[in-house]
Amino acid sequence: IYQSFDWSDYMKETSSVAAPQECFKQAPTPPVNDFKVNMKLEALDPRNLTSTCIATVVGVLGPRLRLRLDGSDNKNDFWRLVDAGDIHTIGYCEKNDGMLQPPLGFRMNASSWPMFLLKTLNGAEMAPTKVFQPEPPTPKSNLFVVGQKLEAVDKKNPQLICCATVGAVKNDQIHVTFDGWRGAFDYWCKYDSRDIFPVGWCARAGHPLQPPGQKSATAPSRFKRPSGIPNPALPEGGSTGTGNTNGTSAVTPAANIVLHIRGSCSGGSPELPPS
Ligand code: MLY
Repeated sequence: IYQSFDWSDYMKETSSVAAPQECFKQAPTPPVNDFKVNMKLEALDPRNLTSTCIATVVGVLGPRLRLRLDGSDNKNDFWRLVDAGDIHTIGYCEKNDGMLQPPLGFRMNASSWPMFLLKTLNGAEMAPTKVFQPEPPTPKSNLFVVGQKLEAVDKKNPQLICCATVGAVKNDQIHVTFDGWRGAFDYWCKYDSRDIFPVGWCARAGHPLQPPGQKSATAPSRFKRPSGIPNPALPEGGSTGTGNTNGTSAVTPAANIVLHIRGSCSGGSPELPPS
């Protein structure tokens, strides 16, 4: 029987606690998102942080923006919070004596960049200063403790924010582990990463939260919404990219598979295909 995900019940069941707000470089009250699709702004090229490029808002989800660099393809979209420190109004780069650059993988000849820039900005809807929200302060040190719960962007599916646990802490980094996904999506990040959020942030932000995966071959996660029950966090008939309409994703987590291996069999070398 389907049960919507509740952090408080889940943390009781798992005898766990939430990482406190003070750990995060996130506003306690998620910022309002007044950006609109098609607005243009300046952003650093995520593939070449020395370049400031023109980006277009191609999607909005809670306080997050789905951005596409002008002159790039639709395969390199990235996400930013409306209070990200690396997005600015058009004109910011030039005001600071910088030059707008073509994105890595600019689809035209480099010599056509000046004309492309002129044309892409001509008559464009530029995001006004007021929609850019101030960046929250950085905590003074890494305050995370192993075992604490949080909400974290799945970097392989960056439209998703998921239930996660601090798996390890080392110097200024934490290991983010995704509950019920057996390590496949885990990563290290700095404690002040903008991709990690306190428990309850998605609910406060009006952003969908992916419930824990379910480490079973057959049993579907009791938190997964059966198809037919709409996700209220998504726009009407809304799709956010690679996810599906039930607010989960197409692939289920790694199964608990029982291997029956003869005592005489070595089983082969792990992680490598048979030679
Ligand atoms: N590979 C899946 C997505 C899995 C998402 C895992 N996250 C929630 C940790 C897919 O692309 O459908």
